[in-house]
Amino acid sequence: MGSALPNFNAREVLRSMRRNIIFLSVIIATCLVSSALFAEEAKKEVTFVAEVNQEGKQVVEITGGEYYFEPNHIVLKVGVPTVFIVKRTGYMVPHNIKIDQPDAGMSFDVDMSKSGNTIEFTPTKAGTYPFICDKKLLFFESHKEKGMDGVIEVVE
Ligand SMILES: [Cu+2]
Repeated sequence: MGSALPNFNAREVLRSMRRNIIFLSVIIATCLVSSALFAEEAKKEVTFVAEVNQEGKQVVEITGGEYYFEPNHIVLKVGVPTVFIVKRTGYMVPHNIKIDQPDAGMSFDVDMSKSGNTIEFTPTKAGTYPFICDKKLLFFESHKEKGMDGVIEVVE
């Protein structure tokens, strides 16, 4: 009698663990499928060709959110002072915009805010350069992998 009770409990625990594992598997599978669908949707290319304004600057407004940049293909003229105004949509998720091309005059990592942050630089070399949001939550895919990336195309 002393051993019957623990055995019974162990079986019950195993059974409920099995139920929990199945439940968790269903939730994880649902998350994976829906995040794959979102990533698929985010992959539209939106091109913006910057024009030089009266002050001799090219100004680009960039919006970022879950999980995209718009525009995500930005065409700039080499040697022209550039202003990016970067704004975030959504509520909770933090985003940044990062480019690491010091040889081309573009090297920054700026948090995106609701009100918009300003980045000023001058592209110095023609070419195509990637920019990304490098945020990542725990074991989930990075924002870049989910679609938060784009290219700056610097032309002569
Ligand atoms: Cu992000």
